[in-house]
Amino acid sequence: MHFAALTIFPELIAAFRDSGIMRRAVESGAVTLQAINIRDYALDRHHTTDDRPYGGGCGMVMKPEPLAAAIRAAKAKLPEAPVILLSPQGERFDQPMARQFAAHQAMILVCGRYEGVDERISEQWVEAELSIGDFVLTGGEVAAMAVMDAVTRLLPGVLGNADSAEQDSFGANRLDCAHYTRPPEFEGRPVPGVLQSGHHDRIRRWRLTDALMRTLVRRPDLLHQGALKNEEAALLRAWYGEIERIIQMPGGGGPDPSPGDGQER
Ligand code: 9D3
Repeated sequence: MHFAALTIFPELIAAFRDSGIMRRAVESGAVTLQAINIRDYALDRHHTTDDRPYGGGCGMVMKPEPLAAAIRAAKAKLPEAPVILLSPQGERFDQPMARQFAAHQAMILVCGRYEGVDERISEQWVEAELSIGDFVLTGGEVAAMAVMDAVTRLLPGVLGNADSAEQDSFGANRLDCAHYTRPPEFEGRPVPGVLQSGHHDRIRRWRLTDALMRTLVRRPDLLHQGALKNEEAALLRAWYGEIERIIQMPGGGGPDPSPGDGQER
């Protein structure tokens, strides 16, 4: 995979390229990542990359000429690559999209700053606009790094294969189970006994149940109809049965309800 990231902060992208899994992916040849400095393509004396918006208003807009020149330069190096603009107005980036991009051989990622880029750049050059979520960043660089990170870890040979294969069938529509390492007790909190039992199938079922319960409580939106395999449905049903038994116990089964105003959630 060949990435070109167009930015006025190439040092941000370079730090990302030179750390962790990304660095290993580059060293192994699975990835190339070029940070292209948009300012290098600004031909005026002050290397200006922004200007005031037509129609007035606060904030600045990225000038089209340096951006177009930088995109042309990136296209010359990566002629097959789609030009992606990171933008708050973009389509929400998700795991299925990461898989699609991982099947490509290259991507050109344009990182906007200020209030955004001149619309004619989007019209003329941009194949897709992507957002990474409903929160406000100061520019597209962090979003571009999120996209490159998500795509890179899907490339063959980048992760330990055990992880990548499992994550693909599992990761996007299910929260992970809790993880523990030594010591067996930390600040009064023990590691769940089953994880120290050595019973591999009980451990597998505990993890599966934990993952399902966490998903149900924290992200019920992920558990659409038909999302559960038979075993998963059975594990949840067993918990549901357990809860029903406690509710129907004479005199209750849990702690007494606290006196409240009826407004508790
Ligand atoms: C005043 C209106 N704002 C638009 C919501 C202006 C504005 C905010 C933030 C213009 C640009 C930006 C910079 N953000 C990005 O470039 C960006 C982004 C983001 O802010 N959130 C989530 N995904 C992305 S992708 C690029």
